[in-house]
Amino acid sequence: MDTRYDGEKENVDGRFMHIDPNSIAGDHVEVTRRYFLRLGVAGAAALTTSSLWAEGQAKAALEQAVAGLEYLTPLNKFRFAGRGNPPPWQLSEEKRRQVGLTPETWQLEVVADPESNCKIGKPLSKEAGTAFRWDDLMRLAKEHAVRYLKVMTCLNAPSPNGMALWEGVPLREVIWMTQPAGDIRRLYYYGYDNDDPKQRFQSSLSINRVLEDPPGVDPVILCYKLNGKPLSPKAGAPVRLICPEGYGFHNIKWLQRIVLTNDPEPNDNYAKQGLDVDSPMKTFARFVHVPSKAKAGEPTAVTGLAQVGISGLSRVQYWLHRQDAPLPPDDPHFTKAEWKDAEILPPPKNWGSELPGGKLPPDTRHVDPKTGKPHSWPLRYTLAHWAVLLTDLKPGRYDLRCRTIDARGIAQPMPRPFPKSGRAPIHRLPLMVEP
Ligand SMILES: Nc1nc2c(c(=O)[nH]1)N[C@H]1C(S)=C(S)[C@@H](COP(=O)(O)O)O[C@H]1N2
Ligand SMILES: [Mo]
Repeated sequence: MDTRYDGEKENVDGRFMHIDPNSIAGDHVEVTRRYFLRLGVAGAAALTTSSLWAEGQAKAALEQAVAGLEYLTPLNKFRFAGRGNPPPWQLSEEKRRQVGLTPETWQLEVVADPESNCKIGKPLSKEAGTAFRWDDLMRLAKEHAVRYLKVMTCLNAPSPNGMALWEGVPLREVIWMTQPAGDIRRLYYYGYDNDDPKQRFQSSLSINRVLEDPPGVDPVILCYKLNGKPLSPKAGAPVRLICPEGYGFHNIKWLQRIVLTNDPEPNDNYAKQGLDVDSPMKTFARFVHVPSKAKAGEPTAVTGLAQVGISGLSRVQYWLHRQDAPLPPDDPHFTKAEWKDAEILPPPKNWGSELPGGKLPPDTRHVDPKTGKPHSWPLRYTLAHWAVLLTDLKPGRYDLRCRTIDARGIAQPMPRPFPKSGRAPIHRLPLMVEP
C-alpha cells in the first residue's frame, strides 16, 4: 500500500504547515527590527496613512507577522515524507538494527550494474565483506565534511517540506574508492523502505553531476546531520543522500545501495510515474500570513516565503484584484496585471533555535566565516522570507496573488510552467476588506 505522505498534503488555506503564525519565536527579532527601521525611514513618506503608521499599530501587526517566521524549520515542524508501510521510522530499535538503520549496523554498497557493461575495480559489497560503514564515513568526514543550506521540496507539492542545514561527505569520495574504469553514465540508488522490494523508492543521477559540481553549486553528499544534529529516523537516519539543487525525490533516505551503470536513462520511481526528473528546483513565492479579513483603511500585514530555484530571485510581487473585476484576457499568468513589489527580508541573525547560539557553523558554504553572513542573499536552493504592508484598502472582496521575478527577470511560473517538473502555480488567497 502506498501511504500518501505529508509532502503532498496542503493546508486548507494554503499556508505552510510547518510555520505556526502564532508562535512568536525570538528568531527573527533582529531581522524584523532592521526591516522596520528601514521601512520606517524609507516607507513612511510613501504611506498615505502615515498617522496610523505613527501610532505604531501597523508596525506591530507586521512585526508580529514577521516574527512568526523561523528560518530553519524545527524538526517537529518539518514535513518528512515516507511511503513504506510501516514507514521505517516506526520500526522498533531491534528491527532497525536488524535492517541496518543504526550507525553500528549500517552498510552502504556501491556496486556495478550486472545488466550493463560498466566495470569497477573494487566494489563495496556486503557479499565481499567490503561494504562502506559508518566508521569509514566518519573518517572521510574529518577531512571532507561540507555543510550547506537547502530547502527540501517535493516535486509534487506546492510548498516546501522544510528548510535545513545539511552536513555530509561528497559522494564522489566514495565513488572513487570503487576504482571505476569508465563506461559509467549514471548511478541509481535506494534505501531501506520496507522488507517488501515493491515498496522500494529509487532515484538516479548522472555520474557527471556527482563527480563535478556545476559553477556555484555544492556537492551531492552522503548526509548524516540536519541542523547540526545526527539525522533522526524520520529524516533518513543514519545516512541519506542530499542533492542540493534537486527536488525531494533525489534525496533518498535510509540509503543502503548505489549502483553504477552505463544505462543512460533515469530509472527513478518518479520517472516511471510520468514526472520530469531532470529538473532543478524552480523559483516561486507562497503566502504564509494573510488575514482572511481586513478593515478598510487599516494597514494589513502580509508575509510569505519564496523558494530560490536555479534562476535565483530578484523580486517578490503581489497583486490585489477585486473579485468582481474581469481578469486580463488571454493572459494565463497575469503578466499584464498591476503587480507591486513586496520586500525580501535580509538574512536572519538567528538562523534557528536548534543551532548553538542560533549561528551557522563557520564553514557553512556561501557564508563568510568571520562575520557569519552569507556572501550574497538570497541563496540559491534555499528560502527567502518576504513581507509587505497593504495600505489604503477599500471595502470589497479581493483575490491576493503573489509571484517571483527570478534573477533573469522572468516572472513566475515561467520559464518552466509545467507542473510535472515541479509545482510553481501562482498562489492566490481571498481577502475580504470590511468597511
Ligand atoms: N527511502 C526513501 N527516501 C525518500 C523517499 C521515500 O519514499 N523513501 N521519498 C522522497 C521524496 S518523494 C521526498 S519529497 C523527500 C522528502 O524529504 P523529507 O522527508 O526530508 O522532507 O524524501 C525522498 N526520499
Ligand atoms: Mo516527493
